[in-house]
Amino acid sequence: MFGYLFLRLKISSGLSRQILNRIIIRNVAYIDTKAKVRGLGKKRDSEDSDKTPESSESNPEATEIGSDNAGAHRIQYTPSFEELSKEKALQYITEMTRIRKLEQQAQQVYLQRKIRGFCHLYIGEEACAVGVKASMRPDDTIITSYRCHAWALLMGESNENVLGELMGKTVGSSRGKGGSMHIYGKNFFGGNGIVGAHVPLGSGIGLAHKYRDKGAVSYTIFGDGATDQGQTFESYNMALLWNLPVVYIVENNRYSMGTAIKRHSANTNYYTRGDLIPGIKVNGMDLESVLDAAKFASEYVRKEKKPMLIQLDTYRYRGHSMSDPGTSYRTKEEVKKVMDEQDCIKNFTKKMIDKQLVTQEEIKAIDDKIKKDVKECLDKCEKAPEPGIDETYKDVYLLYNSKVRMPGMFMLMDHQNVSHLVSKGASEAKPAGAKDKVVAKDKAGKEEKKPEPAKKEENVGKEKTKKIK
Ligand SMILES: Cc1ncc(C[n+]2csc(CCOP(=O)(O)OP(=O)(O)O)c2C)c(N)n1
Ligand SMILES: [Mg+2]
Repeated sequence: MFGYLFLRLKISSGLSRQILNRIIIRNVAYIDTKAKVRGLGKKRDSEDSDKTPESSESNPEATEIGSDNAGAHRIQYTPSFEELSKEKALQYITEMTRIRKLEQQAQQVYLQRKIRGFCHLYIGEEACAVGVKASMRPDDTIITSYRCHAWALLMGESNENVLGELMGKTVGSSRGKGGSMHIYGKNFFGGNGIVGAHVPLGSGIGLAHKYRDKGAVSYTIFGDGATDQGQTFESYNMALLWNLPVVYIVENNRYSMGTAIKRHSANTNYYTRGDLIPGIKVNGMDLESVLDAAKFASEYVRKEKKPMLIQLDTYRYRGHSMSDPGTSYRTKEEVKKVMDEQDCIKNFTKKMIDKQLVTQEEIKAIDDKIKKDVKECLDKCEKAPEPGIDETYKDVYLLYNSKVRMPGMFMLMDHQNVSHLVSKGASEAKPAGAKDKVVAKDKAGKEEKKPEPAKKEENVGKEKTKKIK
């Protein structure tokens, strides 16, 4: 830094370019020697090259997912794959296919610019969500990152709730006001945009479950990118200290945006990083492995009343989000290899057909039905209105005298709750800008008392001061 400033000064004082170049070379050599002395820039044994995230090179480790690489930390774990019933096999195929086809539709709609802003697709990772959900009981909860569409669908949100939310329509889970990353539902705490920030929330939900003492578990799901954050380690620590019923699930899809795991994690054995918390690692592209691991963790947490960690090794086929082609930091061949060899839907379906548990005709019927459902869903979402601008200040829970203060303006708006309209479908939703006749309701569904007319900001301030006095 000082060397650089020195050089700038010399440039302005007219030092010749030749001398300058010499100094630059000497400075670079000096920095390099220092780095070597400190061990900086030294490759770890396992690191295959000093790639930059921008370089498009294959990451051999990324395609090793299918190899038998299960692991256990501070616990004995031998998978005991249960024989699946025909009914369950068909259910799982249906769930995975529904997630994939709806997201493929979302991708198309996005390219038509009917979805704006962020959109992180889960395509390729479906076995993780479906396998984990199978281990859940009705009171259990889920909190996850922005890659949330699959989880929302499995937690009971309809196709329109999800696609409508992405399209910013009132049929969406958050009436189109949240978008792709902010979908919520019963026992589903989102959809969270800040990497790692929801991990402590997941522990907090676990604390609530402990208080309520109904045996419910908080499933807290996050990407490999969130595992290196301080708040994740703090969450682990508190969960173990307070014996919280939390299953922490790392969806290790090998990249945090464009950064391969070996470039951001000194230890990529995420299942071992809860220290005294037991952990297991399984192939997240294999539905049966996920089913077994999730069942095992769910039983452990309920029985021992302690947290547990699961690492699911998986892969996303699309870019980090729709604005990332997904091939600038990994090769097309790498993606293709995983799609050809590891695909969770293709492999599970083939296995079930080979076992003669399901038939080709049943699979085709599922496919056709889902295609039809997704098409109908798209029609409904296209026809549904956007929320009016008047809805901007509704369902905002920062209250002062039943008023919501508009940021930066000397004006208070009436607080209203319109969230009860969610899921009612397009017919009940109003077109953009239409005058809102929605009656505010409290949590019990009773009409809220009509709020006082808005007071001027300066009076509100004085009133507040008086009260404090
Ligand atoms: C605190 C914070 N830092 C950076 C970002 C930008 N960002 C968004 S997603 C992402 C990568 C996270 O990767 P990972 O946790 O592995 O999840 P994945 O996208 O692979 O599912 C980053 C760095 C953010 N949203 N929040
Ligand atoms: Mg990741």
